[in-house]
Amino acid sequence: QKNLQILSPNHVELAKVLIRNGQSHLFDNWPEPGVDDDEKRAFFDQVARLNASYPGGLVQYIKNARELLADSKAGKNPFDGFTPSVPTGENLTFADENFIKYEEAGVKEAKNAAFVLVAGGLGERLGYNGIKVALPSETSSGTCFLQLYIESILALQEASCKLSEGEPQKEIPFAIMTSDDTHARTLELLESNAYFGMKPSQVILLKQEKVACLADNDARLAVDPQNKYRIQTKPHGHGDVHSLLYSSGLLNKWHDSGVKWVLFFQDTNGLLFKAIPASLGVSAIRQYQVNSLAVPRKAKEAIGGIAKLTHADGRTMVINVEYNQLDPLLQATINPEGDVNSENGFSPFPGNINQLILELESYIEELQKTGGAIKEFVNPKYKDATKTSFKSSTRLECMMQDYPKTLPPTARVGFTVMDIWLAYAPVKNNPEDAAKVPKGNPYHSATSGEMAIYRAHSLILRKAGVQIDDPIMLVFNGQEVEVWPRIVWKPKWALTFSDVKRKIKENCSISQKSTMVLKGKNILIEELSLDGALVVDSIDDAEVKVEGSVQNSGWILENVDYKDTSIPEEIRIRGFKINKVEQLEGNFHEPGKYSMKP
Ligand code: UGB
Repeated sequence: QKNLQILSPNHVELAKVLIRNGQSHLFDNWPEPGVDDDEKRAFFDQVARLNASYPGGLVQYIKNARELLADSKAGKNPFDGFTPSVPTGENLTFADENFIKYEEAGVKEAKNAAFVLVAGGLGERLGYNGIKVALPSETSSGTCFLQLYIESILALQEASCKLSEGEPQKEIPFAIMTSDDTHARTLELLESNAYFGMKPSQVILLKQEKVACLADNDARLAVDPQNKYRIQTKPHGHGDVHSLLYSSGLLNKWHDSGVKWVLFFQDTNGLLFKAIPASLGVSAIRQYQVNSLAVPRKAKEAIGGIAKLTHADGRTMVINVEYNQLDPLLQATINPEGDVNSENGFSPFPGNINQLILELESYIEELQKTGGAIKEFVNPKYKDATKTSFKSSTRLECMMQDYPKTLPPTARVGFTVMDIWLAYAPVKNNPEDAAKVPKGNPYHSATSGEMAIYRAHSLILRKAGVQIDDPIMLVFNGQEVEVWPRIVWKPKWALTFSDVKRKIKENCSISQKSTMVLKGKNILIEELSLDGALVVDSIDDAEVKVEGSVQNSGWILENVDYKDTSIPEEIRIRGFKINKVEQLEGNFHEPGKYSMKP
């Protein structure tokens, strides 16, 4: 009470809210006015931030927490009454007629898209010291994830606007959700690299706030163990992206500027943009309000499963069931064995890769109802079976893929299944854990993420008729991987299968030991026989034709150990480094037509 006199009217109001909502313990042991007054005011600044950043404020947070904690204590299953079944979606096969049709439609539609990257997570499973978007997606060109994403968006923008010449040119907006853990380093990465060619005004950073931790089943907020004038906080999860987009006013701004689609994606999937044109095409042609990208999933793999849930009362929804919940749900309902592979070697439930395409108009309508709030969950670790106290404080969490949970049954919710090799190769696991992944399941490591990029490019070229040698198997950091020729190209060289076919002719061949790095836009490859390393770098106004037989010692992969700290972390987590012994290199930095022959 006495301390109220040192507070501003806003802070006094917040103090009353806390006390009315069962939080008076926060002020236990506060000394008389005159002692630590600045710290007390700082406490209320933090409370104000926590209050402002949650839809409905702290009162709503405490209310939600009490309900969810009571359900958890009672052992209530969030899927009570629901029976899962395998949903039907759009299954795409790379390079067939259907796929090409969707890719064309997607590129056309891309000028009406906005992209949102959720990059607030620290990546505890990976254990990398930097931010994940700064990691090289592959080390042949050294392109980091953020650069790859920005260059992909810019290439899409250019290709899409070109298809609608005569109409006003558009810029595709790119929002990045950061957190206190990643914000400063993300901004620094952008600024020190001139935003990788994007206009700084095109990039919007939205920082998510953490949420208050909960000390007990009554949702008493936890005092920070380090500082009695702070509430302990933890991340709320990627679901925050919806309330941030809504409360920042961005969605309405995008809507007014003609944006129709919002595409969400995660921080470390180097293949993602191979799948974007076709899946956006699916959204546009099928008029999906929600379209989730999925890949065939191995049973028990740590990616969510997309399931159709039918309630006893007739309600149905197609939704992600998170990986830790799918197995128990199946055991309790349709299969006592839980999540097991079918005859084809995959779980019948497609794997959610958390790439969502939302139709903006219906998305805004929905968020106006919910204020951007997403169905949350709580995962307390109880001390014992009485479930009366926690081992450590907990908090509410939410996931961006739970957005459809509040939608009416009439909503057009679909999903698109793509080949794994084309669409999904995240970097999530540290080398030690990756090496322990059961044989046949994906490693999801820096090693497998890089190798998947080479494999995808090799397979795409094979489909285009190029003769590509089979891969060899090698072991890096205890993980056995397929090593294909190291082929990489800039997104502006090719975004779609049709682009690839236009730029490389069938009469080419590439041997397994080869590396091919294409850094320019107008590079035409004809009658190339490559056995070694080839690097072509050119400006957009230079047209380069590459042909003939290239043979040199090339670039060699050399094993390194992830424990060898003399090697930079971003390299040693892959288990190999590239020794650039010899290459044929062409640099074309003046406009003109060039022929590159060895
Ligand atoms: N992220 C944030 O931006 N803020 C946060 O508070 C937390 C994370 P993880 P997760 O595709 O492989 C998801 O940790 O959550 C960002 C899906 O839930 O990499 O274990 C973070 O920066 C799951 O269904 O993954 O699992 C990153 O970009 C499955 O699809 C993203 O959120 C799985 O991803 C994901 O965070 C997958």
